Amino acid sequence: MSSSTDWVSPDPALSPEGALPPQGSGARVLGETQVSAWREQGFVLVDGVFPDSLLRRACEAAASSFPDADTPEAEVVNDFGSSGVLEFPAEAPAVNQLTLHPRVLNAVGQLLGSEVVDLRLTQSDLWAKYGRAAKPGGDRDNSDQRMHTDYPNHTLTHPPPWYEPEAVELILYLSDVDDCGGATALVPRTGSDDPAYVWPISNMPGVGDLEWINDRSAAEAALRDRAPEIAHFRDTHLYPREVRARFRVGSVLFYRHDTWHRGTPLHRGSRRFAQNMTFRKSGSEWISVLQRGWAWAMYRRSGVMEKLLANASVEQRCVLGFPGPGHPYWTPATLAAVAARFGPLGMDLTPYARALEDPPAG
Ligand SMILES: O=C(O)CCC(=O)C(=O)O
Ligand SMILES: [Fe+2]
Repeated sequence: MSSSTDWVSPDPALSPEGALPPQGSGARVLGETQVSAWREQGFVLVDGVFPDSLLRRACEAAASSFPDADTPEAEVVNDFGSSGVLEFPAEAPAVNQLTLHPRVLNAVGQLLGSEVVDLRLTQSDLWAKYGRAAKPGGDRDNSDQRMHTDYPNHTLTHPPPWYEPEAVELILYLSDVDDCGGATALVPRTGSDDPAYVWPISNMPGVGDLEWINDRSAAEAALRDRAPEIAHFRDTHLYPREVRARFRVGSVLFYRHDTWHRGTPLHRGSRRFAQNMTFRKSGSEWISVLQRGWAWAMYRRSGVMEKLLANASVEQRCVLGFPGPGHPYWTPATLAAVAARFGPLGMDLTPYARALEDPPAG
């Protein structure tokens, strides 16, 4: 059995050159072992998904967007997310390019067994986390988190049975754990009879009538008081089995809405950048978009979202919910209208027009 000092190290993704010939809509990014690790144990840590030059630009955007560690401004930041600063679609192009990078879309497609056109983005946010002595957030502080799964604030339902996953969550780390600490801790699922993963996944604060508490010691104290059997389950099956992600700049933790995990404290006075993203299957409408809808950004004077959509690939547009070629939305009239809106920005509607003229047989 693992102890809390066990680490998992990243494995390399298939290189662009080494990836096998296109399978379905795209090249493979993850090896079979990585796909099966995600499917069986609930997570996999992978390096080399994104190009280094893009990662560097994202690190620069983050460094210029968030307070330095050990400053009074950093002291007040104690919760998840960037509060809109580097949410998709961001004014910083690197954030958007990471979100819709063909290699990450292909990797997610592999994990879900879906075509990229059937994926939908529901979250993408580059944020900063800080290491500090105090816990300014009290029982909502996020530095030493209680063990949890993420589904309660992503889906209106409960994740389906284990082998029918409908979403992939990921954390792209833009810092090095050796510099900043703050490794994400995870409980690897060992099989269908793993007591930690008995269905439903409900032994945590924020589910049923259990109050949502983020901080580990506050959460476990409340559970010992209100639901001692749940506290016992967590002390027996979760915390003793956690392993920690030994991330570097560019490591990607692919995990799931039903994977037990938690954030652990950063080194005091340090800062960690990470970008969280979530993709769901197109049919799973009960998984919510966690940010403002993408079209809302089309109010901005920068025109960042309009330009992004106009110049995106057909697959990338589908991931944002834009109707794909052959979708019943498309008629000669809608084609002309969308061309009027985005044509001046460079949108090429040929694939949609072609599918209308020449619908696939069957
Ligand atoms: O910060 C981390 O490493 C994990 C954060 C997390 O799990 C969460 O906020 O839900
Ligand atoms: Fe989480």
